[in-house]
Amino acid sequence: MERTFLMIKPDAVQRNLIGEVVSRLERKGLKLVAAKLFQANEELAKEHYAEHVEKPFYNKLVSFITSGPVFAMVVEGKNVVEVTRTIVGETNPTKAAPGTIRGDYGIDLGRNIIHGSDSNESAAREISLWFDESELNDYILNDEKWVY
Ligand code: RTP
Ligand code: MG
Repeated sequence: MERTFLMIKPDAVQRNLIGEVVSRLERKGLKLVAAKLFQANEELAKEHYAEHVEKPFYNKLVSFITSGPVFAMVVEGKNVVEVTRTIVGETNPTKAAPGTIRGDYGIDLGRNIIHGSDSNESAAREISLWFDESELNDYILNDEKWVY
């Protein structure tokens, strides 16, 4: 089963949307493997968004992500990277479809509620960046046999 890294961003934590977002993931049939409320330091945020280091919005992005706690998660499921990118919606909330997390809760490109890994390679990199192996929970979810 594949895993991905999801992070509820500081805007959504401040807006009390953690429960809303986690609820959508649970109801979809995805399995929570790890989760923590956590304020990232600059080093971690820079490493996380390293692919954007040359972009004009990089510094703003890093300072936003470190501005308050985020809710970091590892989620497991079949095709989970693709499934969660679809649930999350397009990067720009003005374009994200209603019914997606960004489409339902966001307005501004810089305040787009949640991050989700964009490939299995990114997921593996980001999971090891944000979590220790010991924080990942291996367990059987009873619902799983009804999801698949
Ligand atoms: P994320 O990495 O946060 O899940 O978002 P994403 O894959 O949908 O989009 P990505 O291209 O990786 O961009 C990372 C974050 O940077 C901000 N951004 N600002 N033109 C801009 O000002 C701009 N473009 C992107 C967004 O907050 C985006 O989530
Ligand atoms: Mg991205």
